[in-house]
Amino acid sequence: GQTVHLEDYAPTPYRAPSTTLMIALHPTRTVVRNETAYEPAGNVDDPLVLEGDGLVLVEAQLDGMALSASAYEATPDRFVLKVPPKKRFTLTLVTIVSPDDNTELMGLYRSNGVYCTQCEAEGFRRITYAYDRPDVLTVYDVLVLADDTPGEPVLLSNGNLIASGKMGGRRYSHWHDPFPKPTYLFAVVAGVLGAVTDTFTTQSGKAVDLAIYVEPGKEARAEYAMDALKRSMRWDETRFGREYDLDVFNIVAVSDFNMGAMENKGLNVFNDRYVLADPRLATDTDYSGIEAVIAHEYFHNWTGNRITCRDWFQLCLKEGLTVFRDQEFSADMRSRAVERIEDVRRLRLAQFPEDAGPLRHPVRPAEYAEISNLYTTTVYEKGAELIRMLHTFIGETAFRRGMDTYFERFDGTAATVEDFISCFELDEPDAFMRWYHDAGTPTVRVDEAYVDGRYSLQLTQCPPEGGAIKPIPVRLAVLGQTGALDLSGAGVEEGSLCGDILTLKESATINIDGLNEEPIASVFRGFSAPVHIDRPVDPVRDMALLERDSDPFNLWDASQRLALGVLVDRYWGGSLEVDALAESIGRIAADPRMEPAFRAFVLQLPSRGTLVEVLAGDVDADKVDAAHQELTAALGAAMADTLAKLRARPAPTADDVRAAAAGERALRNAAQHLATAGGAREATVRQAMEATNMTDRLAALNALAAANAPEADAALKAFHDAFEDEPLVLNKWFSIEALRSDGRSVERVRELMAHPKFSLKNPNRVRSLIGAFTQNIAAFHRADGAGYRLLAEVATTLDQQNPQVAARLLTAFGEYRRFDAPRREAARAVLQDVQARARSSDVADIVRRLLKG
Ligand code: DPP
Ligand code: ZN
Repeated sequence: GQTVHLEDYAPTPYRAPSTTLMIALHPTRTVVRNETAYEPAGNVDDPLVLEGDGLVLVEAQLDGMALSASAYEATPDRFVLKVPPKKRFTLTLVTIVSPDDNTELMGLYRSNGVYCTQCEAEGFRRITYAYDRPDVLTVYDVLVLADDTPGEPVLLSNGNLIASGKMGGRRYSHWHDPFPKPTYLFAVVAGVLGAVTDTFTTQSGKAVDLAIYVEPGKEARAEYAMDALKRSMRWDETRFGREYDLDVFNIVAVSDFNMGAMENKGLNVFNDRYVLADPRLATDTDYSGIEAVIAHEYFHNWTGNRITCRDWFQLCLKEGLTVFRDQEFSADMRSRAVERIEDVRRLRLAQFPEDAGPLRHPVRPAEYAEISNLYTTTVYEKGAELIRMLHTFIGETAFRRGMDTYFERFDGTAATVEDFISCFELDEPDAFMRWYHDAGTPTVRVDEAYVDGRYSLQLTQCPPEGGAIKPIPVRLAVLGQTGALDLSGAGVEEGSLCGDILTLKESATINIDGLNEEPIASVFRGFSAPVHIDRPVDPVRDMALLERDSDPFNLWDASQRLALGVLVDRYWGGSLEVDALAESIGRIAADPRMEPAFRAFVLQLPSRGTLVEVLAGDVDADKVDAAHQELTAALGAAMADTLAKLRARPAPTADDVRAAAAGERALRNAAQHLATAGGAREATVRQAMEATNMTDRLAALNALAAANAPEADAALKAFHDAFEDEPLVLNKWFSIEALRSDGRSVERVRELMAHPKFSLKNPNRVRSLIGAFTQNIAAFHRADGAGYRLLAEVATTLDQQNPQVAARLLTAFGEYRRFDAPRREAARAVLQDVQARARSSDVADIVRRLLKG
């Protein structure tokens, strides 16, 4: 595609106030009749230029009269009405599309026999010609028609149901959505589906009919999602004053879906992995994921749908904000401390590398070549961090006030990031906007000095290459032996301190006099800004922080730094003992005053990916893998007694999926993971074979596979045989196999691609095997390039069918420059080959950016 620039934004010359779509469904010849009213909004001499993608036009009418061939131009990609009337007119366009030939899963397609649509970002143009852009808002009437096949198919679209029934051997339903919306929020679903239903009464007393549609027979597995939906609806009322606005809210789960889920107005379509759950088949992580994604899509009803984006450069306006909202929801539903650790771990593992590599881009980019490649962790997760910083700067009360202003001022419009920021009482909004313009992660240097009773803490900001100085909120405390020092009398130079928030620009210093012992700073509490913290390595200080700090995030972070220090030492062949580390983390893990889920985190070593991140360059992936395996085993042995006690804690009941039970399982299983690596495998094998709860069963299986235990093969086979008819569980099995690190992973993944149940057609399956494989550091980054070639082959084949998924897989190459010369060169050669064979703009765009520079 062509590069699109933010500065070129211009509104359309015509508005499209209303549309009536009649969709007569057929597997290969679906007829779409699109009757849209247009009216001039700008220069009436401009032609009407509508987008299409692979469309076949069979009829065109203007105000009910057939258009003469010379009046328009129609290609698969475009419809042009050369001289539109100078006043409101109706254009009727009939196109034919083939859902069964749609392997891209954009537009109208079938998944397991169910018709469904995905229109964000530019899928609507694969259904009919339109102004397929978010700033054109239209009221939709949709008539869905289908053959009256047995099994009572449901026919769904956005908004409220006006009528439905049978007519001339066909079924129909008529939907009206009173809220003007852009094309990307349009949806249709039709098929034989089971449902769970419920009602929700909003705060003003309005009853809303809720339904979640799933494959018939799986209704019971949607109960948790329904519960999460009702809690989301209540939470948005209490925390943000946002009430639901239609008479119905429908969710449909489909098994072939490129994304996690989609927030179509009143008709969310979900990847079934974020709906279906049963404790026998889904893990605690699956449950919290379902809760978060149900909430996320529901919250879009206000942040995304009622107020949408002016253009796709503003994607973070809805995504960053909605991720922030779903993170807050999960924090309120579960544990704030645990949620924060999880969110930051994800940010550091995925977003920080993206921001440091060839795919880096600002949260609000100024240009893009392919919009589907902009649904990134930077737009989503870093976007959420920017909202969180805004919240930290002004506080909850002022934040809520600003949100109220935003909803009041911009409801029913397509807005920009500037519009949003203008609603908040920020001291320097322009300075804050730099966070949206700059790519890259800032670094903050932290220095401390203590001389003759005077302590000084100095913070210095180093912007990323090409970036500007930005306001950074540093939540901090200075900790003495017996608690935090009172900072109200501290001397502050340059930065400003308000409560426990220091606003940092270039640099800031805090001085405290008259002390009789040296304190320690706890900085960036709760990870108050998405920055790298550059502080002299000092295990003694980190041990002291572990004793003194009351901020759970910083406690965890200190424990991770200690472990990372030992891991790095192992990588370089050093001989640091693990005893001190084992003692420190063992103490927290055994501390009954801490919540179990937090203690579980402390028992997890920094990942191999984290080690790759901290090594400056020329990384040897084999050494990363070996260091990690060795340290895990050594800790498991050194901590044997503590771990045995933790494993002996009473187990929660197998069907209890509440957060407390999940935390308890997390702690026991984290202890088991280390213990298994340390050689204590007997109970793990039993759990892998016998556990009736999926979290427990999978954790045991993972522990055996990660430790390369001799029992792993048999346990994996038993698991496969027990669950091969449960697609979402079989995906877990594919992932564990793909992540095994025993020197023959590439070969194993090739064998698994020939497994009768492997298919490139199902995105979840592809991600479970190939996506997981790219996380297998030693295998994917194999020195001879075999891992790179495997991914390239899959991506090149997939590019013919589903370019979005192919391009997403290739982002795994984002870090190839961190590795040593043989790997870098192998990766480069493979990427050049992929580039030569790229078919889609999605793949071409990613590979071009990966190779640049
Ligand atoms: N459906 C995706 C999401 O909710 C894209 N909007 O983030
Ligand atoms: Zn979203």
